Amino acid sequence: MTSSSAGTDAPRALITGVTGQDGSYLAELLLDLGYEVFGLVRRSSSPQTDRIAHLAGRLQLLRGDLLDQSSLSAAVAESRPQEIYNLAAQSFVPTSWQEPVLTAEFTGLGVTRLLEAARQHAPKARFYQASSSEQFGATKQSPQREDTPFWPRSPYGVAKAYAHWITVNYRESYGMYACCGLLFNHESPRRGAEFVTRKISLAAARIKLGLLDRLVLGNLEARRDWGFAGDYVRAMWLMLQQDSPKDFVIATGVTHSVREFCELAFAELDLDWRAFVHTDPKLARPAEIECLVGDASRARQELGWSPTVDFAGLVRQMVRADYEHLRLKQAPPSTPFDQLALRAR
Ligand code: NAP
Ligand code: F7E
Repeated sequence: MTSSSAGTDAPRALITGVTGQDGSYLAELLLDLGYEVFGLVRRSSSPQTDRIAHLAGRLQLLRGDLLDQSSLSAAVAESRPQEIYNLAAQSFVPTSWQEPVLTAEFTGLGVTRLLEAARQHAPKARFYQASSSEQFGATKQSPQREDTPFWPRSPYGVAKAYAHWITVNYRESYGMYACCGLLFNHESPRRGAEFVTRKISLAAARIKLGLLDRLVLGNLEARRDWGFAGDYVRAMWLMLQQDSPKDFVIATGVTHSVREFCELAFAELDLDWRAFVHTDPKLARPAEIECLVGDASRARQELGWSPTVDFAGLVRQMVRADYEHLRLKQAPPSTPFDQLALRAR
C-alpha cells in the first residue's frame, strides 16, 4: 500500500464517481483498509447519495465536475491523494447515442482534465482509469485480452478508447503511475436500474409481488461476461499496489445471454420468464455488440485476482436483494411501536 506524506499515517485516496455503483464499493473497501477516502461529487438539485449514505462520517466529500478543470484541480490539491481512482463517467451506453458530445466530454475529455490536475498537483499519485470491455466492441478476437485491438461500437466505447489512450500517454510522456482496468460488465444490487441485469431483477421481484405484469427488453441474444462489482473494485486497488503500472483485463471468462439471465432470475422466484418477458425492437441499439468474453489471465497471475461470485450467485444475489427490499417496503408495520410511529406521521 502506498504511504501517506502528511500528518496521519493513513494513505489518502480520491475517488471520482463515488456516488455510483463501483464508487460505493471501492469507498467501502478503502475505508476498511484504513485509507482516508475523499469522494468527488457533482452539484445536483437533489443529491444522489443513496449508495454512500451508510458511509456518512467516514467519507469526505468534495465538490467537483469532470467538465470543470478548476474544480478537479482544487479537489486534487485539497485531498493530496496517493491514489486517484477515476470512476466518474456517463456510463449508460444507449444515452451515448442520444448525447454523444456530452458523453465525449465526460467520459473522454474529462479524463484528460483529471490527469492534468494530477500531473500538476499530485504528480506522484497513482492513477486508475475505468476502461471498459465496450472498447473491444466488434473486435474479431475472442476472448479479449489486454492486447486485443479496440473496435468500439458506441459513442461511449469511442470515448472510453480515447480515455484509455490518454491515460497510457500520460504514463509514457510523464512517467506517471497510471493504469487502465479493462473491466467487463459487473453488477450488484447497487447497479443502476436501467442496465439490463438490474432491470430484470427489479422486474422479476415486482412481478412476484403483483406490482408489475410484464417486462419489455431489447436484444435477448446479446452475450456478456457478467461478474460481481465487489470483486472488481478489489482488482482496481490491486492494480495500484504493483511495482510498475500496467493495464489489466478483469473478467470472469464466462459469457451468458440476456435470455439466460432472465431464465435464472425469474426461476429464483419460481416464475416462468416466458410468461412475462416481451421484446420491443425499439430497444435495439443502433450498433450492438453481440458477444463479449474476457481473458483475465494476466490479472490472475500478476495480481493474484480471481472472482468469488459466479453467474448463478450474482443473479440470485440481485433478485433476492430486490425482492426482499420491495417486500419489506410493502409489508404492514409488524410491532405495536411501528403502528404508533405510523399513526404519528
Ligand atoms: P455509475 O453507477 O453510472 O456511476 C457513474 C458515476 O459518475 C456517478 O457517481 C456519477 O455521479 C458520476 N458522474 C457522471 N458524470 C459526472 C461528471 N460530469 N462529473 C463528476 N461525476 C460524474 O457507473 P459504475 O457502474 O459505477 O461504473 C464506474 C466506472 O466504470 C464508469 O466510468 C464506467 O463507465 C466504468 N465501467 C463500468 C462497468 C460496469 O459494468 N459497471 C464496466 C466497465 C467500465 P451522479 O451520481 O451525480 O450521477
Ligand atoms: O446492456 C442488452 C443490450 O446496458 C447489456 C455499462 O456498465 O457494461 C455496461 O454496458 C446488453 C446489451 O450494459 C435490454 O443490448 C437487451 O447487449 O446492461 P447493459 P452494456 O451496454 O454492456 C460495459 C462494460 C460498460 O462499460 C458500461 O458502462 O443487454 N439488452 N435488452 C438491454 N440492455 C438494456 N440496458 N436494457 C434492455 O432493455
